[in-house]
Amino acid sequence: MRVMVLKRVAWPLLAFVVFAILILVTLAVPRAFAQGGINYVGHQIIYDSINHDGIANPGELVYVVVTVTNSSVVTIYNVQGSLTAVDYHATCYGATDYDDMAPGQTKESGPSDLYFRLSNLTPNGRVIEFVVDLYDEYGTNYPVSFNLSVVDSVGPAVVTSSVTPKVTSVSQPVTITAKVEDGSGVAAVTGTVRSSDNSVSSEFKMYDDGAHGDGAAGNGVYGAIWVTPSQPYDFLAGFKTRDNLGNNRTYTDQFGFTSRPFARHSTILLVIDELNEPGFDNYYESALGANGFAYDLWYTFYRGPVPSEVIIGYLPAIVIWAVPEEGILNDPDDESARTTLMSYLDQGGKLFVTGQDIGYYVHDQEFYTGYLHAQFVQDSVGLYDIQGIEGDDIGDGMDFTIKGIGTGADNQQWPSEINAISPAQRVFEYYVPGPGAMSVAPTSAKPYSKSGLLPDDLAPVEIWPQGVVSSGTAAVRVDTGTYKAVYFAFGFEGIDEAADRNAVMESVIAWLHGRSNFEKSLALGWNLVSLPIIPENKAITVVLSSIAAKYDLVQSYDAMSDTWRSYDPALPPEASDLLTLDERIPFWIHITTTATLNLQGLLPIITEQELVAGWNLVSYPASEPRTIADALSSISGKYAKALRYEAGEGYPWRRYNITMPAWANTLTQISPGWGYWLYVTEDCTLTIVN
Ligand SMILES: [Ca+2]
Ligand SMILES: [Ca+2]
Ligand SMILES: [Ca+2]
Repeated sequence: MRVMVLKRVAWPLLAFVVFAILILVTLAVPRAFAQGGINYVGHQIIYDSINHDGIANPGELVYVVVTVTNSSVVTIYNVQGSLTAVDYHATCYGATDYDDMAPGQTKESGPSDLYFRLSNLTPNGRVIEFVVDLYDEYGTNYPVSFNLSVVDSVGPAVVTSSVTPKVTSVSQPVTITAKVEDGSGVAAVTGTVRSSDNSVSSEFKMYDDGAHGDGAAGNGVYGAIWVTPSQPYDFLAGFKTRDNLGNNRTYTDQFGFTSRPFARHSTILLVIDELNEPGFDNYYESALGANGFAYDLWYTFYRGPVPSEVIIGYLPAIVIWAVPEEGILNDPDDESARTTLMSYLDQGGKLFVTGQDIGYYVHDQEFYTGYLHAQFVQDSVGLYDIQGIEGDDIGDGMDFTIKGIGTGADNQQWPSEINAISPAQRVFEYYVPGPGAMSVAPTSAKPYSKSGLLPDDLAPVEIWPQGVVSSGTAAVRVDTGTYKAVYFAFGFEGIDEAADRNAVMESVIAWLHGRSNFEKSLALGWNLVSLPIIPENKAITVVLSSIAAKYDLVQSYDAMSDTWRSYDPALPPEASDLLTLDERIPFWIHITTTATLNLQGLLPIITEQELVAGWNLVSYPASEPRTIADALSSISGKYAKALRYEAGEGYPWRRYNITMPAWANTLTQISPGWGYWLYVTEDCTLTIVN
């Protein structure tokens, strides 16, 4: 047969066939030599998630670097593969690429290439065989294997935990549960509860006996019934666990719950929407307090989602919603808060939203583009100095940093760049302060996924900071005619200086709610006055600076302590005990030269004044006059008489007495600018809503 073939083919073709065979043989040689040519050299654990001891423990996420060598005599091209293990206690992730390996070359896998998660139930001493299943560009398989011994030196894992109910009241039982796992068996589980102010601290044994709210006996879910103290607190719960080998583990501050009541007392609702950790409220509370604003705090870490009726209850005034990192508002899978806020805005709400990761998570949602009128540009701009847009009602003249060693939260790793969508206006922008102070890369990248599978320091970087790429906008405001909203694409809590936080908060609230100029003519002699605005500086000399040298005595009466306090400008300050004035302090002032008091400040929203049975000196911090019944509706049935002193009138006292017929009362309206004597029949709280 072979001879016949040779006879039938032409010589050139035969030459080609011989040549082709030679080529194939040549190509086959390295393949033949390369078989088994990649060998394991060693492996090293470079990260283990629980105790960082370089040993693989149950429950750990472990990163390994695997070193291999090409022991063949030819280059092996495009060597890559993934990590596998047959043992069900190990779940493997990742792939590595050794690329081309020259003969004798040794290479390490990348530091974040190969990793695995060990189950919490991995037995002590378990030896697991891992295989890096490598292939070259021809599909030749070079499995490289190594053994790893798991050591149980960690206490039991708390897999999930809960409290029911999350919002309760004083002296009430709550059920705390924890699902606990350990391959060496669970010896003990202890619950820990502390109050947020650390005045309460409690530890208690938890049971898996089916009798402590723990579901079935022996199912790994431990429970305890804990009774809240007789005083209301916000609480943080944690756990301590021990396994049968004596290994211990502590879980602190796993979740919050509360026995504090929530009720509306003011027109500002402050929502601190951070589900992972407590501690961001004070940046907001102190800035509001410094500006004289009362507010009601809802912290989602302790109280969970804000019911929609609570949010809608803050019409027509202000909701401040802060999302330091992860909250309900920026949960892409939970529309509830965004839906409620859109409804709140549609009904005329005034909203201040701030957070570095709102855009990152929900920038494609209607709430973001259609209501905040913001376009997301980039997650992390890599710039931390911010300045106000010149001429802007909120931002003009402001300049601050959101990173540093001041008193801010120092948590701004991903301040975002945005653009304003019409009719929104730019409020703040990022800027590079100057040569030598260029943008600084964040020290860690955002977790790869919400599951936190990759530790921060090993996660691939999604977006490196690159400086401004579009308008450089850091904050926008929008006034649609129906509602007003202010959105910061960074966290207000990160503003580094308290004075800057106070000024920014003041400016935002002033834009949302209004600022006003107060003017009042004062007659010679005694005048009884109250301020219908919140002075920006409460020092009495500043409040009265427009009439400086035209008065010689100021006095105020506090019924609660039954004391008069006074200020005499002729004496050194330490001789006076009335050194501040604000919208809650009505005062008598003795005028020596006719004068007009002139003062600018924020409009009050809701002002509460504590009254004691009998005569009280009260102020009326509102913009419009109201009938006595309207103005005093919060203490209806508890007031009997009111007096106003109109300086300069022939008969200056105007009187109201509830027992008199209407025609006999000379005081029928409560008007701004005056102070009032008010007689109440019992202790009560006078609430003036502006
Ligand atoms: Ca370890
Ligand atoms: Ca253990
Ligand atoms: Ca159980």
